Amino acid sequence: MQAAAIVAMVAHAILTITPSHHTLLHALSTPNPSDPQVLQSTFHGVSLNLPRPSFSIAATVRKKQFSVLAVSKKAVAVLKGDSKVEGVVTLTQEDDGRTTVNVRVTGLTPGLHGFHLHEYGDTTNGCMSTGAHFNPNRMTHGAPEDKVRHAGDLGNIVANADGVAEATVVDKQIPLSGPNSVIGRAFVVHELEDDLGKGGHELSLTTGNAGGRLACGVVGLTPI
Ligand SMILES: [Cu+2]
Ligand SMILES: [Zn+2]
Repeated sequence: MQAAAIVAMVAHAILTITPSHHTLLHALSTPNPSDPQVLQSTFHGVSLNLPRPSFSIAATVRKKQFSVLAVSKKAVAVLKGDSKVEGVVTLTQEDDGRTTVNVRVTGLTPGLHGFHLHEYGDTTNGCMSTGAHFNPNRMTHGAPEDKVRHAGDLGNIVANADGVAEATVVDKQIPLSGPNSVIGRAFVVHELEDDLGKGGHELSLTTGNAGGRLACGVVGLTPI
């Protein structure tokens, strides 16, 4: 009995909705030969219902894209060269905050080694083709804590007696997005200590006189 009543109600509902729906469509689609606008607006009237759902989908997508931009970014560089020196550098950044750089390099001579972000992610001629230190603000070479420094100046890493250097650097001049993004540039670890621009050598204010390039690696995006 109940099921039959529901079926009857549904049938009634369909019957009551259908005619009005028809009436609406009929009214909209009734061509008026004397007024071509009516025919045109009829077509618009039916089509206008379609953009509504697609608009809400577009709005949802945009919202999601915005939230993706707001989360953390992560990148990695695998350092290799002509020597036995090799390493991995990972970079993480939350929103527009400072970038945290985790470095592990092996095969070094014990002691300090200059560690920089160079301008180009180009290793066609080994580490030499990575260019100069990344320097978007046209400064001279310095220490990471100096106001006057290249953005790529990350100072020195220190290798222990086993030739292993591990460091964590937090820096605000090497973002993973935006106009000064370091994605696609390269890290270089050097033969010698970086004098941080204060050594008085003719190369102090350009390279920190850090000597040869032992290993390098291009910075690329990696899953978070
Ligand atoms: Cu360098
Ligand atoms: Zn520099």
